[in-house]
Amino acid sequence: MEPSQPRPPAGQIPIIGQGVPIVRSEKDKILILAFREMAKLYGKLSEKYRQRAFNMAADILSNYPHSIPTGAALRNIHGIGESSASVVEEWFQTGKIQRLEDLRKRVSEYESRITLVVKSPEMIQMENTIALFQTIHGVGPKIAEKWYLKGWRTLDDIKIDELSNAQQIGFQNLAVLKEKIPRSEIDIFKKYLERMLLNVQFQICGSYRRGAVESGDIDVLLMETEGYTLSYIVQEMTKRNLIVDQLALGQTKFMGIIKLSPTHKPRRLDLRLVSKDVWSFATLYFTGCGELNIKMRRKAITMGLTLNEYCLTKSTGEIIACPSEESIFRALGMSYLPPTKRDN
Ligand code: 8DG
Ligand code: CA
Ligand code: CA
Repeated sequence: MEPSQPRPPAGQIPIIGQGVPIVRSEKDKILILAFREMAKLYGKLSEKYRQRAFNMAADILSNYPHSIPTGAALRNIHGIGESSASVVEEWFQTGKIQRLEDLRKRVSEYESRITLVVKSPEMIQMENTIALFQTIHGVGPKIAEKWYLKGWRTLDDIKIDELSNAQQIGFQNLAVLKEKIPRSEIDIFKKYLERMLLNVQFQICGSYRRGAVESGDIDVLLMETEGYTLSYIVQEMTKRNLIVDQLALGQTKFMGIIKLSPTHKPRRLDLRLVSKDVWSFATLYFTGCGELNIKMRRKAITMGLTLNEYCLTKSTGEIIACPSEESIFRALGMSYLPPTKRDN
């Protein structure tokens, strides 16, 4: 998870870099405030994930060193997801943000419901139960509320056969997937991959590469290799009973669960397939830590550059070639940090 970034007080335009204020158009200012308001409204609805996402978008847009763009340039800004991008587009095209209007309505309805009950013990129980259910992978606020309305109150009340496949997996793995993975187990997994992926270059990143003695999950970066799609690699790992569950599979991203053997515990695995020309940026990003990624992106901004997990670019769009992690540090005027020195 990306930690929340320090935020200026509402309405105040942040200063970045060496104290150079960004001059923002009224339209940009209003848009940033709208993102803040949406984050706050989601917070009131206990939709923490969206609250975080919209606050992050507001941070990113207010730190963006130019006028807020649209189209491809907007979608290239790291951390701006499709829902934030469509809000920006709608604002510039229509001068309206339907999502904000809907949210204001939802919150006012929600608050009038709450004031009727003013946090009765039932209300508190409902909120806690809904939050508990949402800790299951694949369960969002709507499903959690539905389960609450079915009368389920604890994890023991959940009737497994009423759950979708992904929810069943999430439920069964809930407790064990929270356990940390010992480094020695990731070492074994690495050897396994070396034997299996003879032609595909890979790097285990995340906290493992930073030298951690235990990790939350296993993050593997795979280099694009002709003849090996991600789904083929996943299929091969599944055939060998290494991957036991899939949570999400796209062309370049896989999230799932592995088991080294039937007696081993299930563990979370993240795979990313990236091309050779972005390998240095991807390994740097995927190794983290998250704070270092933020620090380096901020440093880039102060130099009028944009850093993300694919490239380093000038505001003109010109790409600064960095074939190694060392060269990225160098381009940003920072001393190189080996992976084991990248925690805080
Ligand atoms: P852990 O699994 O042992 O808890 O630590 P981690 O390996 O550092 O965290 P991770 O959540 O698996 O993320 C892997 C790297 O991805 C992380 O070190 C830095 C990068 N990263 C960010 N921001 C985010 C984010 O918001 N979500 C995820 N999943 N990764 C992020 O810089
Ligand atoms: Ca990790
Ligand atoms: Ca991960």
